[in-house]
Amino acid sequence: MVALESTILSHGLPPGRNREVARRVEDAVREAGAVPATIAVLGGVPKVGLTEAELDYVCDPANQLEKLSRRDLGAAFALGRDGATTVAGTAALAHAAGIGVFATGGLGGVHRGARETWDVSADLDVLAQTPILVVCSGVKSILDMGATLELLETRSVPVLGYRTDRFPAFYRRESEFEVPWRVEDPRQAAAVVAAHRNVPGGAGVLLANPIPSEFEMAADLHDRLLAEGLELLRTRGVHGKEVTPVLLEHFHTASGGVSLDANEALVLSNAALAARVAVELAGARA
Ligand code: PSU
Ligand code: MN
Repeated sequence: MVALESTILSHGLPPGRNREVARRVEDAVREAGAVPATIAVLGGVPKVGLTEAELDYVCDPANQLEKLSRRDLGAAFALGRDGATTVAGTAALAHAAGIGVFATGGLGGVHRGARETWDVSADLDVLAQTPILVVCSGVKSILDMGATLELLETRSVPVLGYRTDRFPAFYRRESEFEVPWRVEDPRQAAAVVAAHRNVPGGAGVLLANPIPSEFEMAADLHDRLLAEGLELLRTRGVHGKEVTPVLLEHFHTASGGVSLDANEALVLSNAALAARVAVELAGARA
């Protein structure tokens, strides 16, 4: 099985497009031989695997889903709320349901300016504590990538580059940062995950898969959107969990759809890769 998050649907992609991506990403998992489970909280009930109608509901902005990190889950259950789960929230629920592989687009991380704001995504802590493989395309350059990688090292989360020596930067295939380990195929990735389970205290693993080349964003467009987005945060005084959605929306509207196509392409690629690793892991257990 492959877990999929729902925050990317409710807070990361525009209405309409989010529903298409929800369907395509599940199809990508099925085509690679695994079973998709998109995760959310509906009416206070954790849902691991959504029906078509539930996916419609999550993707409809009229329903105003909360953004649920792991810390929000208890409150959402008790108060009977609807919410989309972040990487942190999804990883916690997936693990509780016995799912060991999870695909997403970008991981949360250390925000720029975190020295003053302390804005560090709970995704990093949860990954350090939860035995699950997260397949993503690195982190967005809206974050402090160097600090994010340092924190992953401190929290003992192994980072594997998929056929790359460089940590990917979401819209761009490479950043200036190296990955500590490189794997060449799903079998090697699965072998690392299986071995890491035997390391005392070993928990999550990050597999960083660069965006498919044909969808990589041009460097100048990328740098312009980033500078504008950061300025927007400053002038509007955006804080906390609104930061990522506001920046994502700016990228999508100001790029004329280029960032949307890129986002979809990398999520589909990550879902397919996660499914292939999940199949390898299932074979290894049998
Ligand atoms: N990065 C992206 N797209 C996303 C997110 C992050 O490129 O949709 C979402 C994910 O759900 C991630 C969350 O877990 O934002 C992190 O939010 P925060 O920084 O508030 O922890
Ligand atoms: Mn935050």
